[in-house]
Amino acid sequence: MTATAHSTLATASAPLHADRRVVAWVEEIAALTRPDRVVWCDGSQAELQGLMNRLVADGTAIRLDSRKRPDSYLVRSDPSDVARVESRTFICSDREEDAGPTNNWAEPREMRETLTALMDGVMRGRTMYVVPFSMGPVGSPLARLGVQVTDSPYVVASMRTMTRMGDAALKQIGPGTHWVPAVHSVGAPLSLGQKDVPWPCNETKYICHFPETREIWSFGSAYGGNAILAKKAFALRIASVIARDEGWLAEHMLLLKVTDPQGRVFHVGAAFPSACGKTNFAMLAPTLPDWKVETIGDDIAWIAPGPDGRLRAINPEAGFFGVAPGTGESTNLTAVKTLWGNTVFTNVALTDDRDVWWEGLTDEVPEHLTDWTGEDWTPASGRPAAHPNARFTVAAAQCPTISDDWEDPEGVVLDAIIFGGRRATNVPLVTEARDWEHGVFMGATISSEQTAAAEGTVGQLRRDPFAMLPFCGYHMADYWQHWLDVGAAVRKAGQRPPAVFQVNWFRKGADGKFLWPGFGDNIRVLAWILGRLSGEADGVTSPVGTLPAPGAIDLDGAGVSESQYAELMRVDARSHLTESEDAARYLETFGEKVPHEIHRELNTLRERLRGSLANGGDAA
Ligand code: OXD
Ligand code: MN
Repeated sequence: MTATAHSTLATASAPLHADRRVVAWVEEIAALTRPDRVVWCDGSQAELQGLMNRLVADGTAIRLDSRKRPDSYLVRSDPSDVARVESRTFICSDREEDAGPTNNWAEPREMRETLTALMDGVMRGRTMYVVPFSMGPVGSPLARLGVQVTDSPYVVASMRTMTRMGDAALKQIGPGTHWVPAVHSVGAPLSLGQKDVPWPCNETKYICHFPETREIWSFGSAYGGNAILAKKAFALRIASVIARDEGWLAEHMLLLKVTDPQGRVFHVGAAFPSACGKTNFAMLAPTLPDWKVETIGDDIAWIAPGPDGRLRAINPEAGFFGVAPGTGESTNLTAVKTLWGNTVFTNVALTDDRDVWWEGLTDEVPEHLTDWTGEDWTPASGRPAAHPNARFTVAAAQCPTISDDWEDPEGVVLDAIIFGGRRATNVPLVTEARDWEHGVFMGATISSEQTAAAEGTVGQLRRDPFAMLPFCGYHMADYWQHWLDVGAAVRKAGQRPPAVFQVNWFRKGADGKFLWPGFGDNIRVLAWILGRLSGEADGVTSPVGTLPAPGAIDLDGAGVSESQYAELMRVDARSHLTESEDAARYLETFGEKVPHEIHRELNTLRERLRGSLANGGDAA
C-alpha cells in the first residue's frame, strides 16, 4: 500500500464525529507506520472482550479459571521488557536547560529524525488502534484529553482500564479542544507470513516527550509506563508542563478520603517514591476504631485551584496498575479483594488450577507453580515465582474502599499533603511543616536510603524530590518555584494552602528492625495529622518542624514500646546537620534556578539545628 492508501485507511475507519484534526493526525501516523488495518476504539465491553480473545488466540494471554478469577488473564512479557526504562526516557525540550539535570535531554529535531526512521513502516503486518482517552472524569473541568495510537492490543486493553477510553472521550474533542497526541509502537513489524511472538518488542527503546508541542512518542516496549502513555508520560511528564503553564499541579500522589470518629471528612494527597507502599496507604484499613479511610487514587493526582481559590484534586486515572509482589491478604486485603475478577495480571506466577500467585499474596507458598517465564517452579527453585515488578491492571471502581467522591468532576478539596521516603535513620515518624514554603522544602529534599546505614549516620541518600524524579517534564528547580507560586496564588485568593507533612514508616532500631508497624496502624499518624488541621492535636516545635507532643499519637494496641516511640521521634541534631550538607550539595546540582525560598529554608533548618546543638544536642 502507498502512503496515500494508508491515509485513506485511517479516514475510512474513522467515526463520523471524529474531529478533523484527529483524523488528519491519524492519517499522518498511518502513512508513516503503514499498518495493515486501522481500528478506532469505542471503549465498549464488546471491544475489550474481542481484544482479550485475540490476545488469548495469539498466545499473549492465558485465560484464568473462570470460577476462581472470572474474566481475568495472565500475560507474560518478554523477559527483556519488564519495567519502565528511565535510561531510555527523554525530555526533548527546545532548550536543554528546560529539561534540567534530572532528565535525559535530547535535541528535539534530532530525536524526531531518529523516531521517524524507527517508525517508518513499523506497523507493517499489524493493526493500528486509535485510542481516544480522557484523563479525569469525562467533561470534568480538570480533565484533559489525549489520543494514543498503538500496535499493541495488550496496551489497548490496559488503556481501557487505566483511562476513560473510547467514543465518549473522542466526542469531547472539538475544533478548539486541546488534546495530547501519543504514538506508540512495539517496534516489531511483521513481514508477509511471518509468525508473531507472544510479546513483540524491540531491543532498542525510546520513550520521548516533546514539552513544547505536548507530544509523546514511544518505541520498542509494551510494558507499563513505557507503553500505557496516558499514565507516567501524559499524566505526569506532559501534564506537569501543562500544569506549570496553566497554574495547577500534576503530581505523583495517591488520594484519600478520611472520615474521623466525629464524622468530619478530610481529603489527603500523599507522595511517596515508587515502591514505598503507595497502594497500601491508598487502601489503608484503619486499626483505630471509628475511623474510615476511602480510596480516590493510588498513583497520580491533578491538583488545581477551584472557584474559591482552594486547591481541589482529582485522580486522573480510572484504574490501578499496581505492583503485585508484596500485596497480600495480611498486608493489603482490600487490594486482594479488588482483584477478584476482571483483572489482567502481568508476569505473576500461574497456579496448577489456573489462578495466580506471587510472593507475599499468601503466607503459605504453593508447592508447585508455573513461574512468570513459563517454567516449572517449586519453593526449592531458589528464584522468585513472580517478577518483582509483576503487575495487576484493574478498574479503580472495583476497589471495595473506593470513595463515593472519587469521580467528582470538580475534584475534592485538598486538606493536607504528605511526603514520605524510605528512611532507616534520622527522619521522624511524622513532622508538620511550619508553612507552605517549609513544606515545599520538605518535598524538594525527600530521600530514601540506598543502603542500610548505621543508626545516627547518614547512609547513601537517593533524593527523589516530590517523588517526581523520573516524572517531572521540566527543570526540577523550576518545578519547585511553581509549587511556591501555586501556594502564593491560594493565599492571594484569601485561602490557606493545604497543610504539609513528612512521614517515615521505615525507621529502624539498633536491632535493624522496623520501629513502626505501618500498614493499618498508619491511621494513628493520619489521626494526628488531621487533628492538627482541626487544632485538636498537640505538637511540639523541633528544628525540623512540628512533632507530635508526648501522648498526642494514640498508641493503644500498636505494640510500640515507649523507647521505640522515643526513637521513632528522635531528632539527632548532629546527624541532621550532616544530612543538611548533603541537601546543600544536592541543591547545588540545580544551579541558579533553585528558588531563594528553598535556600532560605535550608539555612533556617541549619540555624535551628546549630541552636539545638548549642543547647545540648538532642533536639526532641
Ligand atoms: C509506578 C511507579 O509504576 O511509580 O507507579 O513506578
Ligand atoms: Mn507511581
